[in-house]
Amino acid sequence: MRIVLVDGSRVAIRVVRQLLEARGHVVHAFADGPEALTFIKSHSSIDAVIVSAGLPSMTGFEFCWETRLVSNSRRPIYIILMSADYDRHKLTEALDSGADDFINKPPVPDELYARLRAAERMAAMQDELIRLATTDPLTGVLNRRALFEQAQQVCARLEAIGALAAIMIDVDHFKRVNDVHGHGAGDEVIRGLAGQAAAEAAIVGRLGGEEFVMLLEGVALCGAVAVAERVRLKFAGLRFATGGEPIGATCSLGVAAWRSGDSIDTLLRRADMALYRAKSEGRNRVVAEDDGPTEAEPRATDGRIRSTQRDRPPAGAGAAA
Ligand code: GH3
Ligand code: MG
Ligand code: MG
Repeated sequence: MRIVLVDGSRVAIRVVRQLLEARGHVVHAFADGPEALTFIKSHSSIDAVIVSAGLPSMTGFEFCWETRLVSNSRRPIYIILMSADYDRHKLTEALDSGADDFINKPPVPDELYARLRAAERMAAMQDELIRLATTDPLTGVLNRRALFEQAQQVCARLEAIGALAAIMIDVDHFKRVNDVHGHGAGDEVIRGLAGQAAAEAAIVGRLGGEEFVMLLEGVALCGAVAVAERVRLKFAGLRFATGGEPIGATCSLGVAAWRSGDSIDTLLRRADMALYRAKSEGRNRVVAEDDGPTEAEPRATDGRIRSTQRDRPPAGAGAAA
């Protein structure tokens, strides 16, 4: 585990660090709370904190509370308070201050290791719960809720990223696949499309049914159109097992790029409108919204990429949550 160790005593830091490193833990040691808190806030990989009850500029209890505020359901941090003064009241106060556990100072090695093993079990369970709560079980990509959560985070760092594009994808005539070849074959098609999308983008979510969203950070409209076209071609080349002959399927894709003043809802709505256009123009194609503020409208490459018009009626299938 990656552990932040906070203690005003250099001797205590040396002793506990040795114990932890002997078991393969990575230790980041600090002599006081504020600098340790700053480090924890900017390092999301921290799994646990071991803090002494008495620190130079704050109490260990205050530190526990501050760390608890940083820790959340998506970013669990196991907090252990360490005190030479091990009594029932201290234990109660530690737990009420947000600590997960309490340990004697100096720690007894076997006890420290056993408590860290418990922390590891808890962390593994929490990771699994997070995975289950954010993943679409059929395809392994983000579920709708997690997609929108991630999208909000992307928006928050948009200034640093500079560009963002969204691709909305829908399988063509998918009802026929289900009707003719059965739901199992339909599921294979959905999985196949998710796999192609996930190979091209870090943020891919299943909106529902056979509809997916890809978010491409740092990518402008032209780049996103090229990605969408690759997904379209690769997906069209896949074959899916059925009871009889293997089948193929196609998809339509709508592409939009972030504009100043956008929200994730308006961006996805424009991608959805472009998708709507791809469907109405005959399916199995990529359609980009009309030119964004930063680059020219993409030109048709193989006769399948078109630009949308701004006065098009809104798409029926709601893009945004
Ligand atoms: P279009 O080309 O206009 O998109 O036509 P379509 O037939 O694909 O129409 P639509 O997108 O509305 O079809 C969605 C279908 O997806 C309807 C629903 O029965 C099916 N579906 C939704 N979820 C699942 C799923 O998890 N598995 C399977 N096999 N089918 C699903
Ligand atoms: Mg469809
Ligand atoms: Mg659909």
